[in-house]
Amino acid sequence: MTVRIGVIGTGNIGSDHIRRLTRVCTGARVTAVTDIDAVRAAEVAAEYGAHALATGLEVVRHGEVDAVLVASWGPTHAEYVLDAIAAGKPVFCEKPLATTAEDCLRIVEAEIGYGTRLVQVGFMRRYDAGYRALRRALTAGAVGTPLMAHCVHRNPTVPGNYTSDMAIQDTGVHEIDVLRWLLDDEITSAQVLTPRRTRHARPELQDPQILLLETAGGVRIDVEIFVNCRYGYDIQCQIVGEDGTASLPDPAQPVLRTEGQLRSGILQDWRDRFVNAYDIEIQEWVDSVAAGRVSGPTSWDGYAASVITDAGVEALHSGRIVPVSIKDRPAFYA
Ligand code: NAD
Ligand code: ISE
Repeated sequence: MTVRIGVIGTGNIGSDHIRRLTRVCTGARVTAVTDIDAVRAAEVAAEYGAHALATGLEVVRHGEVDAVLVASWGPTHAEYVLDAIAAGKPVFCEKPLATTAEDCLRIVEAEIGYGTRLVQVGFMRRYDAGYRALRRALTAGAVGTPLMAHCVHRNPTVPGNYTSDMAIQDTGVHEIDVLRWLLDDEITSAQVLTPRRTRHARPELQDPQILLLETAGGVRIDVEIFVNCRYGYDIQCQIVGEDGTASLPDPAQPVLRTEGQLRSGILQDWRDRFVNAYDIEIQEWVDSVAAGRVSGPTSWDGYAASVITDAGVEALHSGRIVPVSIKDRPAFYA
């Protein structure tokens, strides 16, 4: 079976997913696209032989669209995900699921009302080989009960419209999701420490930040978020357990011995660092849609991430430890 996919948003990641669906994945075909930049949508549609439609709702309702991929700007996600649920079509939504916890809950309620899972959220780190190996080690008890986690999320630079809040909402959200999944534990409080600001960032941008999280099970997590680190895209994660530590491996790079030096490259971009994770994420989504069993990160994960990032942003502005109040998880998402 070929799953016919409609894509809303043909910017950076939307066009990359269209390329992936067409040239990397099997069992999928992009049949319709839209973007508020109609010229861009028309170009992409022409390149991939898809219909260029005027609105996201038209994409969702189109007769040649079996499933929808949402890759437009965050504030537009909730509307399109709700449209897809109303149409009974599976929908892959790039993070964030929605920009408010209330909208995430509306999606959760609509999906539960529909009766089976339709929504997958684009937390791609769960598909990265290194994180998957780390989770297997933790689940097997290789380092005993987790006590602490030390994480680093460094970008070389960020665009001019990047704000201090985005360090948590856009960047740290990946650690928030992947740590919930790795530890199989819920985050209960957030605090943000604000070190001296780098001279490489705009003065109004608080960069770096240290996000401190605590879980229900008592694990203490520190996440360094440093988005103007200059030297590369660097993702690190170490879980400290009672019996040892488990660390995320760096991506394999050749090690050069030359001119009196030992050298190894550092990737520069999140697209390169997680390219395999995106490929696996989207292929598994296509396969799950074809099989009629949507899996992967749920609407509930999208909701939980939203509540935790809200607490993080409040902590950044208040300087206080902010409790995270996530509702009880419905049995639907057990
Ligand atoms: P982008 O600005 O490059 O692309 C977004 C596109 O959506 C633009 O072309 C814009 O014109 C279009 N758009 C906006 N509103 C629309 C609407 N109502 N209908 C149709 N099109 C609309 O942004 P991006 O970097 O591609 O990010 C898109 C989303 O993907 C964001 O939510 C972002 O957080 C997420 N993202 C996820 C990852 C990841 O690692 N999972 C990485 C990057 C971006
Ligand atoms: C971006 O939106 C991403 O999702 C990247 O994975 C992350 O590294 C970057 O900081 C975000 O801005």
